[in-house]
Amino acid sequence: MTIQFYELAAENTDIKFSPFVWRTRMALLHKEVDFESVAWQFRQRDDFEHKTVPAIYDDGKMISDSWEIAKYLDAQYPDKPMLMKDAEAEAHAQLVSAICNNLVFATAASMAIYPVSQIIDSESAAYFLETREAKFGKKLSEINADDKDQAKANLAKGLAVFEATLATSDFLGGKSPTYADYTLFGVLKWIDVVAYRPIDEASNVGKWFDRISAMYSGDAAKAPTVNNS
Ligand SMILES: N[C@@H](CCC(=O)N[C@@H](CS)C(=O)NCC(=O)O)C(=O)O
Repeated sequence: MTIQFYELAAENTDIKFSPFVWRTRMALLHKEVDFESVAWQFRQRDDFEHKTVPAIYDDGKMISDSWEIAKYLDAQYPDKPMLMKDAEAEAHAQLVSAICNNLVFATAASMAIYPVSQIIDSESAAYFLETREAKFGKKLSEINADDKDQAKANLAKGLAVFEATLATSDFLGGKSPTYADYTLFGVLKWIDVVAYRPIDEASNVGKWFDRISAMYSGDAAKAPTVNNS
């Protein structure tokens, strides 16, 4: 059965940009399961039982939350490549996720949140501005990192721990990617889709980003962005 995969979309519904949804897209590709993308916009939220994306519909059930989806996919499809093969792999992915939340997300948001408000449809943008400005207590234009080089330098500082890890390993998960890799990848792909490439191509993280982007027939590398759609 084909899994229905709900992905956050811009006004141009070919552009899929959410950091959490990118984690799930990579997870679905890794699991080699059949899935079909359903574009979802913020304005559809009231009619959507689960309120947030990513969400998947599989085998008569709707599952939301990127972490829950990853665990569900491994449990439901154990014969397909595992995202987290055991409790240690789960703990490792949680660690990467916590590092992202603490050291990467705030800078990423300063690069991506305002651009998101510029590419979504007007009804979604009204909702997005109201909820995000209430959350940050500021106008999104005030959060925006106007100095791109400074923002990239700040991001690189947050990525230092991954830069060091990837000096001796092709992937955060080792010889091949695990869900830990997709956790960080989703955050960087968010900026890449809505704004600009956020990392130096020659860095270890930059090479790792390209390595993952090229996987699965270059699915992520070929994804439309604001710069190439
Ligand atoms: N913890 C959730 C977070 C998902 C999330 O916040 N998704 C955002 C898009 S990036 C969303 O759907 N927001 C709906 C809203 O703000 O109403 C996950 O990992 O899936």
